[in-house]
Amino acid sequence: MPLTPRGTEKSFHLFLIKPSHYDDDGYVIQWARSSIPANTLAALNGLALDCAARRVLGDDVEIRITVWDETNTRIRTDAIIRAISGSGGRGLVGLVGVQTNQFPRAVDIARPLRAAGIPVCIGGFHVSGCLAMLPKLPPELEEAMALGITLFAGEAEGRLEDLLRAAYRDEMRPLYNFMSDLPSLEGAPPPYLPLEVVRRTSGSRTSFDAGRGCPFLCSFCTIINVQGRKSRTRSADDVERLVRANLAQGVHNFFITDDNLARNENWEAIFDRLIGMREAEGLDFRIVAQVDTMAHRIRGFIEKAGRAGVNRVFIGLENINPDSLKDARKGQNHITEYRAMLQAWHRVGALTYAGYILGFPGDTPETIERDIRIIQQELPIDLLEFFILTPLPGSADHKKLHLAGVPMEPDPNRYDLAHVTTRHATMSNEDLLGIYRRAWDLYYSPAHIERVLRRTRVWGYDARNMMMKLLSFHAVPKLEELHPLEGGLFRRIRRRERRPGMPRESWFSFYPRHGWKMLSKYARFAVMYWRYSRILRKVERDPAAYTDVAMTPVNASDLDALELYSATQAAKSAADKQRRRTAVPAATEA
Ligand code: B12
Ligand code: SF4
Repeated sequence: MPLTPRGTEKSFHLFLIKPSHYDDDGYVIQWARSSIPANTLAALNGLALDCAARRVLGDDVEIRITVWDETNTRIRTDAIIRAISGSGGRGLVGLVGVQTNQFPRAVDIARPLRAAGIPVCIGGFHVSGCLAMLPKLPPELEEAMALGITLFAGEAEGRLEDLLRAAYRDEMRPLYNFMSDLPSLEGAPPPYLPLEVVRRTSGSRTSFDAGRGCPFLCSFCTIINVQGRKSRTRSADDVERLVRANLAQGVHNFFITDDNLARNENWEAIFDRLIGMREAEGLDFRIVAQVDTMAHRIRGFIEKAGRAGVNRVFIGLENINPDSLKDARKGQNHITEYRAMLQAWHRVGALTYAGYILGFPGDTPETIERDIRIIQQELPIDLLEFFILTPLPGSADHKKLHLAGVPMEPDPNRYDLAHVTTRHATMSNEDLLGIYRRAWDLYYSPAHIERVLRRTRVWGYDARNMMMKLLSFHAVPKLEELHPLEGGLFRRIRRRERRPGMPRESWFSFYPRHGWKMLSKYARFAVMYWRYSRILRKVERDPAAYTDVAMTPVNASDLDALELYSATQAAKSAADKQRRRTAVPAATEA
């Protein structure tokens, strides 16, 4: 290989930035420590490291990579302009994993860069989802292209090096569209984040996608239209390599971001490899995974997940009303399976986080209140998180409304699943937003915190740790008016970083206003902490054995006894179907 003499090497600066989005006050959502790492950043960084190692721009060009996640790092466009201009304009800013709600912020980051002639490329679910589903580009994509921003639809595996070469030669096209050609992940450079980036998240957790694609058809889902319905997976060898690389830098916690790990066709080989590493070599690591509600029906899946180190699962429960599930084409969710599934996860020591969607056509504030009460009493869920049903660009729901000309929220920044973006069949926007905000208080009520902590002790988890998790899921929406998945430690707000179009506050109004807001938030947090701690102490002091309906093993008589199966006509029909399936006459079982 020819060697470049010292001093003649050129530099190409690649900045990979995951933008955040604006809160309702127009300030960027940013923390001293964010809660969850950005896997898209890890994926792009892994690909970029491979391009740099292979010197894809020539032997005399060093690719210098900088990785920033705006949810925990201030984006200094002036520093980027200096770095790239300083190396003769050779560089690229990649705004990565840009979701719909992050698109306006991504364009605002790009604006000064484009004005300075810096090449910028935006990729991620908003661009890919729009190109996959809409007949023509929406106005915000047109506007971005008019600014000279390159849009990238599809996945970067096998394509990044060509993009870097085009940027190096200043020949980037306005649009790259690979939507009809999803790459294989087999042997692709795996996601990787350096320790200094991982440390900026509160749990020192890193992430990787073991596969992409999901076979189901949920109408609110963007994933199937962007990443496809066929399972594309990483090999067990690649997963082992990336886990070892992280253990070597002292990172032991992983988030496997597959939307549905249970439908990753290679799950067993991957779990077997991880089990080998844990059991034969004694390596210590823990995994958070996302799974569907039928995972317990896959032979060996939950048992092997537990042995592979999965100690937390996110489950797309979505709703307990079969009519709502049917409306959303989520026919794979059977409410009669929920209890068995949740209990199976607890048996292997995994905490259960469930996502619950509010705003299905049949929902009213009263039915939502009732359903939360049923969940608290009858389903062994630890943490419940609420989302407002949202027609996300890229979903079948969005396409349907768009083609029918139904009005939808025009500001992409509000598509964060915590705002109302289209009219509900019966609830006003205020009613839906009101019950969404109240839902957090209803679920995280003192009585239910006590119940979950009592269950926690029986299941053998650390009760204080659970208390802190419950508290954080409750405090972020209550005090910050943000979704817990967008939370973090110590909010940072900068006066000069307000959304364009909103007035810049004067020094005299900004600092007293925000200082007071911060103080009042910390004071309210201290009160919440005190209340939660008091409940924890009460539970810890009580030596009595504990059990409740949710913890009681599944029995055929549940179909008659539980409100879960009688709250709606559709729930009753689901119970009838289950009775017929198991052919056990309910009367003789009771
Ligand atoms: C992990 C995850 C998170 C994590 C981390 C975010 C992240 N991006 O890693 C957390 C928990 C923080 C999160 C939060 C949210 N998320 Co999220 N998340 C995901 C999930 C499950 C996986 C992301 C991932 O790793 N994908 C794999 C990567 C490699 O794919 P990718 O992002 O598409 O990137 C590829 C291409 O797009 C392309 N590409 C991307 N960027 C760039 C840039 C350049 C320059 C180039 C060349 C190429 C390129 O190349 C990449 C590699 O092939 C996705 C669903 C999914 N399957 O992707 C939802 C998803 C991205 N999230 C979504 C949403 C809505 C949210 C929240 C708003 C929800 C909420 N209220 O909590 C918040 C927003 C907060 C935030 N700060 O991100 C939506 C976005 C849909 C949309 N149209 O906007 C998705 C698609 C899920 C869904 N419900 O449909 N999320
Ligand atoms: S199960 Fe999850 S990933 Fe699969 S289609 Fe439904 S919402 Fe999308």
